[in-house]
Amino acid sequence: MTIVNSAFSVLSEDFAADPYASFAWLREHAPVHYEPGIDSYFLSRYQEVKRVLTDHEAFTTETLQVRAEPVMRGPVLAQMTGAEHTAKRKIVVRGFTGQALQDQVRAIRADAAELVAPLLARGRMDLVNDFGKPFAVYATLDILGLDKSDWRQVAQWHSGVAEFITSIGLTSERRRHCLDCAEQLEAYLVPVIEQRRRHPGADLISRLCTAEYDGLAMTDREVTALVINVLAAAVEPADKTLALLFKHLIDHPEQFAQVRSDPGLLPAAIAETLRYTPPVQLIPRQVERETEFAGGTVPAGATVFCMIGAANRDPEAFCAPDEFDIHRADLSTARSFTAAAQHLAFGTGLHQCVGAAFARAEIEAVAAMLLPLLDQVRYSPGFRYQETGLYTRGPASLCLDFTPVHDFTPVRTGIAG
Ligand code: 2IO
Repeated sequence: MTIVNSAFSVLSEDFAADPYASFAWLREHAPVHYEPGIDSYFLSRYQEVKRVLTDHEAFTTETLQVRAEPVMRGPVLAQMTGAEHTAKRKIVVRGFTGQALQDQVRAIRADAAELVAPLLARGRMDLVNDFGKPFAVYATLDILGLDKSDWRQVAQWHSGVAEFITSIGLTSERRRHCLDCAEQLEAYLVPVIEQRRRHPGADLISRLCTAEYDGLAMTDREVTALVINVLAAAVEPADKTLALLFKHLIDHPEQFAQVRSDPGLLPAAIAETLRYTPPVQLIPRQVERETEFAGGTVPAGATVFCMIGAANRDPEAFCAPDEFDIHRADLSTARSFTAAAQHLAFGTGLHQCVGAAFARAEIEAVAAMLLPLLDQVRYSPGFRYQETGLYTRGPASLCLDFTPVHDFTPVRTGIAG
């Protein structure tokens, strides 16, 4: 039995405007929702999403060969299996922990300081478009050791790549555009990779070039794919998470005041933001053989989308799930950025986000810097809040007014190339 509900569609305008309004109904009445237009199933219950993400034999990542590989120009971590996955994941994890992570945080602080400086005197900024988007790209270029003066170009290529991965049905023109972006990005990266092989530095591209997999250095194609993988995964959710954190704090003034007086609460606020409004809303998997779920049967070979936003609001998993509460007893901050996380914003299982600790450090560093600078922060008059995206989702803009700080001197750095 498969539930086909003709009145409801994840492709409808209503759902796009506010998916959260439909999650309770979906979990209750259509926990295995079939979407005929794209021949895919949508799972909304916490337990079933968790089952799909942790049973790697029954639910594979094969679907990424069509959804990611064409724009990644090679295989990404998320689609790999077995020994190859373990080895390459370890190489990437090493690039995001220990001394490497500390150096990255220092660079991120400098990036944030540089980008915020010209915005401060105005007493008004769009946290998404004036700050968050350039910041997300700057920070990623720093990790990769790429030239930040190329940021606008890289941001454009990134949008094409991200549009491809996160699309639910692309026209052939958009598909062509996305592939063009990916090809240009690859052409930009190949000479950099060649140069890093000859003169490796401390950046992630150099690490990928010098690391050995199976006793051999990775090929240009393997390195390129991992670089585009890191680029997409680090840029796409960053501005969204930052803007959502500020939105929730502005909407909950009491909790905002607590975080202001004790920035040690920031990691809890970030963890709760990720539970409440995960920037990555969907994770696809392919069903190996016909599978029974509580809400129906899914045939062999089918694509299932795990609905992370719906799972994170499941009352079976979290008490009063529709409330934003940085003090909630059922979400441990210490666990939230590790394999033991209760929320599913980083996925779970073998493919759980490799950048989780980096994401925490990044958002914490930038939020800690912004908080004291944005005194009396509030929505700008007439601002209308709107979120966009079904796969990755975040505020289209977040126009804020604040009391300008005049004695801020930006930190200057000479990081590039
Ligand atoms: C790049 C949605 C950018 C990842 C992806 C094909 C694999 C994987 C994710 C996240 C964020 C992306 N999937 N990061 O959901 O690397």
